[in-house]
Amino acid sequence: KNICVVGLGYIGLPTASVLADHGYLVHGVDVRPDVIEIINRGEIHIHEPHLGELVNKVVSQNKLKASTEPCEADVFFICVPTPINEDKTPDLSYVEAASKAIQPYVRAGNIVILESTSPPRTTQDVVVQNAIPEDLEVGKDVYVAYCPERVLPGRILIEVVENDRIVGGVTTACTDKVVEFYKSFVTGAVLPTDAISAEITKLTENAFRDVNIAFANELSILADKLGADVFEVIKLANRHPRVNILTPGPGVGGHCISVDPWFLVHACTGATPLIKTAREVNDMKPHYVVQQIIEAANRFDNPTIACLGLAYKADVDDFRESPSTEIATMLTESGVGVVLACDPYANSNNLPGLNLCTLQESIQKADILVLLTDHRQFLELSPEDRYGKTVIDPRGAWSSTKASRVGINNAA
Ligand code: SAJ
Repeated sequence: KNICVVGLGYIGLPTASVLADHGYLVHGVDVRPDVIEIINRGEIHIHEPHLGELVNKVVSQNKLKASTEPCEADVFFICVPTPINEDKTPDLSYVEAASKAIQPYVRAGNIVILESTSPPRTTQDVVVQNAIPEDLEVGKDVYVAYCPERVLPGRILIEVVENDRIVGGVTTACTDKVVEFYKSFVTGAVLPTDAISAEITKLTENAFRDVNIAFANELSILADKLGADVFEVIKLANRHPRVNILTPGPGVGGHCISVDPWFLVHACTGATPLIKTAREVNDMKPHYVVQQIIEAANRFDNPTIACLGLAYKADVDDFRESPSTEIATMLTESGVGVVLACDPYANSNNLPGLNLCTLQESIQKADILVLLTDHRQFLELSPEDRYGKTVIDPRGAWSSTKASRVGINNAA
């Protein structure tokens, strides 16, 4: 079988290379010529464990080839971004453009799969409308399904194969065909359903996590105001057999959990006050952390503040919607002191406007050390490195109560 994967980012590229490694001939498509060139050299443009080796292997075996144009294939994957607009409404322009781009190549017998996280009805209203030629009948001539990606950045290559998958066909014939196809490379269960249930299920998973993190973040503010250690409280509460609170942090980032719940909120006006409030609580948390830092800074005369970690979570190179970056930027703009920013994955191209420096320089110069993203390098620091400095640690990663790791363990 020939496969065409449109969108070679965090989902499309791992999916394309895993399929190629399972014997399929894969044609990857991306609008960025620089990305195409990098992949065709057998290299990658993102950071994800083991992905570089796999891409190198399948490109050198001629099983994966990238191009800016789609081609004819048996199976088409759409793995493009679905961001939100300024007003938090979904921006489906990439799904629409990808659907239109494959339409001239879709033939009878083909499968078209949408993997991008999308609002309810996108598979029918955007993909079927734009990707399927008028003379082909869905469920009879061509098969269309929504199969949400569920992989955790940092574990993508494992989860793309091992996670249970949901296949929501536009008709039951579509579901059956696409289930059979996923079973050829997925070891987890492949669960059949309809398109709208699959769309809502994906959004529900991320909204569930967002609401639970918001609960932890709300608790952290309450505890801070009352002078208690939130990590101690969570550690103790989690010893109840039916309580499992996640970990507070500087806020919620990444392009999934901080975005997807809005798709549910906008799908049904007024029906989701809890999901909407959770989003607002998590979006407010970086501002609260900035206030905490400014209060600490005001006890010094022109202090040096080092922000450790800018990525949205530990050990990834993704700065999209990162509360850590937001905090470092707000502090820099506040003029509260000299603000240094340190992240092993940062450079001035992906993070303009910040005073980037090494970990060693941060430790040497800082009066106030703020641990924003718990990258491995920062957890390995010894307590002596922090000695004599004011420490602000919203994730509790350096906290001696250790409860801070509970949520992260849940994540992995
Ligand atoms: N976070 C906390 N406290 C926690 C757990 C996470 O503050 O206890 C923060 C993280 O620091 C980060 C954000 O939440 O800023 C999101 O991180 P995450 O690890 O929870 O999730 P993502 O965005 O990396 O990946 C999620 C996953 N969804 C779920 O776990 C339900 C993943 O399986 C999805 O495939 C992915 O979204 C996606 O693409 O939708």
